[in-house]
Parts: sequence; structure tokens; C-alpha cells
Amino acid sequence: LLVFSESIEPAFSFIHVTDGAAARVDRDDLHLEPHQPTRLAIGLQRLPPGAYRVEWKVTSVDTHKTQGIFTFRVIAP
Ligand SMILES: [Cu+2]
Repeated sequence: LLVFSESIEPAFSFIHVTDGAAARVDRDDLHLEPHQPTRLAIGLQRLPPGAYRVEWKVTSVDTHKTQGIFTFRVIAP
């Protein structure tokens, strides 16, 4: 779930979540949270421990574009 300061146009946005081998681990189901046009979400597969990368690029309804990359780790329970 990524939260933005403006309402997002999902048709012109993406979030890609990849593992260490650059394989997609998201469910390719990009969507806005219900009644929350600034909250863009994507489902994830069950993630084994490891390092993951999130690359996102969004267009807001007023046509501003922003993008970014961040990483996160899943550690063993
Ligand atoms: Cu704007």
C-alpha cells in the first residue's frame, strides 16, 4: 500500500515488486483502496525470507507524475 498526497489515476500508474532474481512477486492487481483515491495498493504472493524491491510510478488525477524505488526485507519468523 502506497499513500500519496493527491488522488491517483491507476490506469497510468504501476507498482512492481520484485525479488532478488528480478522476478515479479506481486499479484499484478493494482487498485485503489475503496473510497481512498490517494491509496494505491497491490497484492503480494507469499514471500519467503529475502530482499525485495518496489518500483513505482504514478500519475495523479491532475496529471502530475512521481516515481520512486525502495527495498524491504522479509526475515524468517
Ligand atoms: Cu498535483
